[in-house]
Amino acid sequence: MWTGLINAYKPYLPVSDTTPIVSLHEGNTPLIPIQNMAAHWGIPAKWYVKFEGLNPTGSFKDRGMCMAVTKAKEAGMTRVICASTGNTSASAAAYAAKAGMGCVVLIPKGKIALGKLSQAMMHGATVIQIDGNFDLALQIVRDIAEKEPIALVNSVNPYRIEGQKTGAFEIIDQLSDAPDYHVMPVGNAGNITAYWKGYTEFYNAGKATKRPKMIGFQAEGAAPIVRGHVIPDPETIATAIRIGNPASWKTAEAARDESGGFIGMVSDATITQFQQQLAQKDGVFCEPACAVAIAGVIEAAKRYTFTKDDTIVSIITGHGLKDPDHAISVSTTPIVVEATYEAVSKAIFSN
Ligand code: AN7
Repeated sequence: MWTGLINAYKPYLPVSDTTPIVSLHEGNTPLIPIQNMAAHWGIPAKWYVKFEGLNPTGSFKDRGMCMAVTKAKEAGMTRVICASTGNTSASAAAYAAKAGMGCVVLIPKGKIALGKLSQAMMHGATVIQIDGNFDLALQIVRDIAEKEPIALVNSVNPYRIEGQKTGAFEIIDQLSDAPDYHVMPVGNAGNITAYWKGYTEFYNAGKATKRPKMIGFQAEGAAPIVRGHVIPDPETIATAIRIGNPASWKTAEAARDESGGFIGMVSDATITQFQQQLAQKDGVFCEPACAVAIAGVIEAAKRYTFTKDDTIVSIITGHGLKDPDHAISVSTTPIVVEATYEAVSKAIFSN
């Protein structure tokens, strides 16, 4: 039985036999081939998505959160705090509940997806909305955690990175080697930092013969790393990555440069287009932020020549159910007819 990523990768994580592991059996997510998208776009490589939306709270954040909450509990803390564009708050709330700890989350008012907000509320977190963006919320919780006995569980907490690096371990275990190209969304830039650390550790341990090119993507209206400066008022429909001043900026650039990859950006219209295409061609429903990891492959094809021997992995960081409002707003309205055989039959066959 799979009992979570801490048990699975213990020798590579900062835990001992007495560490009180807090787990919802996260990790072990599937690597799903998206051959229909590959055929549609003429990508000859083996193209997979790692569906991190299948973690217990529906996003990759559970990988880092199980470690961060475990270590906070081990240190004797009774409460955790985070700033969040949504997924971190959902995950923190769930793991704090499991650990019997309190949880406080700071979120940008009106700018987090409905599913994520419902999770933080249902798990019993204290939800505080601020009239400001994620970057400001993060500054406030960092200041509070410095002065008060409450554990900060944003990705500036190094245990978050330790947990999240296991995504790279799993990909190497699943493919029996590292992929050639790794494509993912970049917001606060903790996850790209974590994946590069994971690939490097398994490469150094002899479990992979290579490391992938790290390709990160941001939304055009929230692309500080691409533009080379802080974005004071980031804006994108991909609220998960509506971040203008990433905390792990430097380590994201290091991952990019050491791997020979790049960080690019796509428009909100492109994000929606690829979110719909992935759902409609390969059956994977992702939240808007992750669609940049699909669109990013098409952008990357302009720089690199993919061959049939190449392997590409796109990280689908969160489930589409997180943001039902966006999905409904960009879809065709359901047809309304009378509750009769004739009316339903006409609606199906007479168009
Ligand atoms: C689905 O929840 O920052 O580059 O507070 O939810 O490691 O920040 C979420 C980020 C990508 C970006 N995809 O990851 C938060 C938060 C999804 C996300 C990212 C986020 P990082």
